[in-house]
Amino acid sequence: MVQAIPAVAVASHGPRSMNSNTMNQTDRALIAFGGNLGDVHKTFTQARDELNAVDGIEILESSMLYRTPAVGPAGQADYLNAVVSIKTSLSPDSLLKELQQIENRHGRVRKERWGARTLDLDIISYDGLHMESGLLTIPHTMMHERMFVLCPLCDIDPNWQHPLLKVTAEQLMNQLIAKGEPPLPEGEVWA
Ligand code: A4P
Ligand code: MG
Repeated sequence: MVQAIPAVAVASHGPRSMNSNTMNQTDRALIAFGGNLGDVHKTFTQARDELNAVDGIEILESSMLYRTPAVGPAGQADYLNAVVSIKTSLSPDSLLKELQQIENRHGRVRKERWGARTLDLDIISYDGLHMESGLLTIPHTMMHERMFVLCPLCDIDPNWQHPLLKVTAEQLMNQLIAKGEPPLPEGEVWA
């Protein structure tokens, strides 16, 4: 069974919590890439380079690239999905701003919830942090129910542990499979 995450007030108790503007020493974060409009493979590769070029961000590892059926409004093209791990000295808020600038440079238009997009960059996790603010929820709210996040995450770190659910990425993925969700077809190396 996939667990529901209890609603917890802003960066409160339990796992590591911090003010989202706090400047940090170097932390490890996981960023999910998604897109289904345009030449998404090319967009991903450019966006990864742009991310690596930001002061205070260094790309560590990249998952394979996965072609995934769209979750959300019907009639959308399949997505390409991937996850990268980064080392960063940026606060979560500053990291989000950088991600949104990269999304915007690649023609991201926000029309409908879960609608088609050229590029979506979500912060899946940031060190062991749990936070909820008006702008940011970390870990990303839906990540534990999304095969298109868990499968690429398992390429990088199957033992990554969800700070609230206390379950690893691999266990979360196996829970989805046990519920009947098909595993993703094999990914393509992201050079
Ligand atoms: N926000 C809050 N927490 C975060 C976070 N951890 N990382 C806020 C990034 N942003 C976060 O995001 C809306 C607002 O969420 C931001 O302004 C930020 O302050 P958005 O990127 O404009 O909108 P969105 O991506 O549509 O929202 P959301 O809820 O992140 O959507 P999802 O969950 O990413 O779903 N199907 C397939 N196969 N593959 C996909 O990648 N993606 C989606 C989008 C739907 N269906 C998909 C895929
Ligand atoms: Mg997003």
